[in-house]
Amino acid sequence: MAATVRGACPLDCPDTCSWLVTVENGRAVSLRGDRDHPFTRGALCGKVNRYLDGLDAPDRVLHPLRRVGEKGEGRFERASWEEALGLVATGLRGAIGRHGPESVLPFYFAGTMGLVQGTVMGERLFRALGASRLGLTICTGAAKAAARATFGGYVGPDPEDMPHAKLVVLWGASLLSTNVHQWRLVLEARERGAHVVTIDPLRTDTAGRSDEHIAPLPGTDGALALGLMRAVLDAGAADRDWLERHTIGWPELEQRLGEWPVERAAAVCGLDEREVRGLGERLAATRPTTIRLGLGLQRHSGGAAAYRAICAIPAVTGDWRHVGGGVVTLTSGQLLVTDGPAAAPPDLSYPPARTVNMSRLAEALTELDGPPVSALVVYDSNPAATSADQLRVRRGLERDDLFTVVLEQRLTDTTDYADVVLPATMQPEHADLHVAYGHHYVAWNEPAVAPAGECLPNAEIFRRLAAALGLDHPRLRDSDVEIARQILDTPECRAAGITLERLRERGWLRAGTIERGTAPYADGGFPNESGKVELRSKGLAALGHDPLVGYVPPVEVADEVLAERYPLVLVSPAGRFMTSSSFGSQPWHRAKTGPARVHLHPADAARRGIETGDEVRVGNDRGSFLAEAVVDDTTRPGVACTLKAPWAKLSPEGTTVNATTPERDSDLGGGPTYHDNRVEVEPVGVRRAGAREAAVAAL
Ligand SMILES: Nc1nc2c(c(=O)[nH]1)N[C@H]1C(S)=C(S)[C@@H](COP(=O)(O)OP(=O)(O)OC[C@H]3O[C@@H](n4cnc5c(=O)[nH]c(N)nc54)[C@H](O)[C@@H]3O)O[C@H]1N2
Ligand SMILES: Nc1nc2c(c(=O)[nH]1)N[C@H]1C(S)=C(S)[C@@H](COP(=O)(O)OP(=O)(O)OC[C@H]3O[C@@H](n4cnc5c(=O)[nH]c(N)nc54)[C@H](O)[C@@H]3O)O[C@H]1N2
Ligand SMILES: [Mo]
Repeated sequence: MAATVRGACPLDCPDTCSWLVTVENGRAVSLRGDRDHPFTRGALCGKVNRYLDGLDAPDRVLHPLRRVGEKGEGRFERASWEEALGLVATGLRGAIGRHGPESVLPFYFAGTMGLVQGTVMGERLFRALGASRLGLTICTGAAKAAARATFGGYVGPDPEDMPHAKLVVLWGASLLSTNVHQWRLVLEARERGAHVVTIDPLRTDTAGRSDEHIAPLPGTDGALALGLMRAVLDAGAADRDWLERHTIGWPELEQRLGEWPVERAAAVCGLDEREVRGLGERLAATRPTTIRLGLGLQRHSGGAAAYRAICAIPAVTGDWRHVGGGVVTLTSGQLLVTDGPAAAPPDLSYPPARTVNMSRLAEALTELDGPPVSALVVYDSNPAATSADQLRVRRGLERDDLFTVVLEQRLTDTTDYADVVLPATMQPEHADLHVAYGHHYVAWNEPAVAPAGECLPNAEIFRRLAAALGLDHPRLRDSDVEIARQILDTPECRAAGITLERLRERGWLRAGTIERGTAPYADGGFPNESGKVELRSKGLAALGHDPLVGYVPPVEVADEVLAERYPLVLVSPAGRFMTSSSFGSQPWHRAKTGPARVHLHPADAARRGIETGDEVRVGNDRGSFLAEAVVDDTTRPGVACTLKAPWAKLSPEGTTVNATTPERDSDLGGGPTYHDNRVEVEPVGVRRAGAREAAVAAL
């Protein structure tokens, strides 16, 4: 007998698809999107269509494991749950005994975006233990700080209102790879007459399919935003009435724009002045304009300033007045459902603890003192592949005096360094509650099949670990369903009828704090104290930053001395057939992605005697990796690109792009700066015949 079970995709992606799992004889045999879901409408992306491949893949972790080899070798023997939890409790107690509870560092991110398995139970356990807190900066550190300084949090039009726009600007967002369901709404806008512009140093598939592509030098978007605002001002199109009523600091910004004639902005961005003026005039003349602001441009040393400057544009054009107008990145913060209160329930007391910035993992493991990190508990993340400055991260993970536990579904680059690996369930095997960051719906994931082997859900592992550590607070024993109910038990959810029962029945529910088809910020009401767009921010002034919207140049991109040794800027964004490093070991996904490739502009390739198919070494003082060269028009001269997070152990020489990326904070918010990275590319003398045909960009 076949049954269909409602669930949701757990991956770190704006789209959070609702899906239906078909189960036959206790096995999940097929997966399809839920046609009724208003945003994702039944279409799963290519990589998630093959999600079930991973359930019984050969690298699935099925039992607890204890290390028998050297750290990094990945040699283990099987352990029982009782033994494994005993080892973990002893390891954590040992670290706490030597250096205190803050020497324990939980390290997690969005391997699953589920609120139960992803955040709530782990947060409860590690808070109760007094462990160091993790600064969750790796993805949106700069964006979050900039949005907070400008608006008080993330705001924006409902992404479903994009078809109202007459100008759509996709800025540092690679939609066809990373937010594919939004593309339908871009096309709808275009059918209704919208002009679509992509701003990206790379000619991604998204850029190639837009009406116009503007390719600034990486890290210079802040200057571009200032130049565009200046062009709007020059055209006499600044919405002075709206600016006066709903912003703080416009007179100062207007004055600053005096220093940013279009020619200057164009020169900083390495663009033709006509391109900048052309877009500026279009912005001046076209209402409404939706700017879909991606995350790519904030993985830069001046990323927060750039993000803030772009956020200022709709205030100058008056776009917030219109349905669909404004700027949107993440819908997080515009949903009625959040995990914050459940992750730190008022009755569970916990001591204050330091915060360790996850984007500085190499530093945390090799330099941090007072106390040092003596125990590391990794879950929902694969930092040996995805963190910057990979070789230093590894040196940290190799430390003999570091006790490392990894909760994982498969044997990753990170589990290779674990003292104990604990086997985790996959999405069809556990329950979870999901909020999206690219639309306004929440979803429920009902377990469809029994866990493989001895796998357990993260939350259950944490409950058992709490017991093994002698922590017996009731909030550390709540079941997955109880946690979900606690998250939904708010006046807002009750008023909106968002209950577990209704979610279970339907799979998803709308949970936006704003109404579709409205202009929610037409009269201000931004989520900060002033309710206004803060073009000048007191908060930033207090932190010693430039309070006014402006330009912060990139560090490595703008370093002319470094450029002599490392002439190419390497950008490493998301690839279509993986989610960061997730799927990186699955045969179908690997075949689609191909080997690591580096795209070079023909002029840069010719200078180095490189042709498509050549094996090349890409490196700098931090490290290097081998890749196959692709010479094409994806990049502009002086810029190279590769995809972000292949697995190191499946790569030649065991290193990836993150062996070259810097561990340096963005200007605000402690975000990473993966794309502010200079390298040199050299041929290593191997040429592959026929590689030219195979070199399809998966961007
Ligand atoms: N298929 C797939 N989907 C994913 C992911 C994945 O790995 N694969 N990852 C998920 C995650 S973790 C995230 S955070 C999101 C990210 O999704 P996006 O917001 O799309 O972010 P990125 O892919 O990091 O970068 C987007 C674009 O920014 C460009 N970019 C880089 N530097 C600059 C710059 O200085 N200026 C401008 N204007 N553009 C720049 C890059 O070339 C890239 O094309 O996607 C999620 N979805
Ligand atoms: N060069 C470069 N590097 C980058 C970026 C870039 O743009 N350029 N982008 C960065 C960004 S935006 C991000 S968000 C990070 C993401 O980097 P990571 O946080 O490392 O995310 P993933 O690579 O997706 O790895 C998630 C892991 O969680 C595991 N997992 C999934 N579900 C569960 C579960 O229920 N339980 C347990 N225990 N494990 C589970 C998966 O098997 C997988 O190994 O990468 C960053 N790295
Ligand atoms: Mo991310």
